[in-house]
Amino acid sequence: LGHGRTLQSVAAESRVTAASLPTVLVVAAALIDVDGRVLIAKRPQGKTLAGLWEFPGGKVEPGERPEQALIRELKEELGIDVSENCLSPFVFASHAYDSFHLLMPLYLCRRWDGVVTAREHDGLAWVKPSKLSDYPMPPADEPLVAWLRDLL
Ligand code: 523
Repeated sequence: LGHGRTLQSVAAESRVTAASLPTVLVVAAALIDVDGRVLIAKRPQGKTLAGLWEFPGGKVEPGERPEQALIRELKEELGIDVSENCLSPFVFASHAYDSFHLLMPLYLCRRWDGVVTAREHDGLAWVKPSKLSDYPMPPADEPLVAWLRDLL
């Protein structure tokens, strides 16, 4: 700490750095089947966080409502139709990645039409809540597991 930098000024600088990250709104779903298992999906090679198991979802595009964005993503990624009144917001993740801050509500979804199919992921798994922690996840998703375990 030379050059007149105090502990306080270093702390202030790091707060400025953290605050200047853009916040990106991503929506995600916990699909829950009749046996109480939860769907997670493996991020494909070539994307950020490849190989990690995520709650499926994606970015909210400009002009979209979050629920619309999630319905669109679930159709694109999993081939299923979800109606908006079946989506209930549950908890949200808030995580600072290197270049942006991710804010991600997780919606519970117990009803959908169609067969869940991996259209964009490298794999799908239906997992008992107690076993979710066996799967490596993006850091934003990890804290959501404990919430789901408590709920289900
Ligand atoms: N996450 C995340 N967890 C999670 C999702 C759906 C997304 O941490 N359950 C992160 C991963 C990406 C960002 O949110 O950094 C946007 O997600 P997505 O799936 O739209 O990412 P990409 O890889 O399609 O978009 P780019 O990062 O822009 O390439």
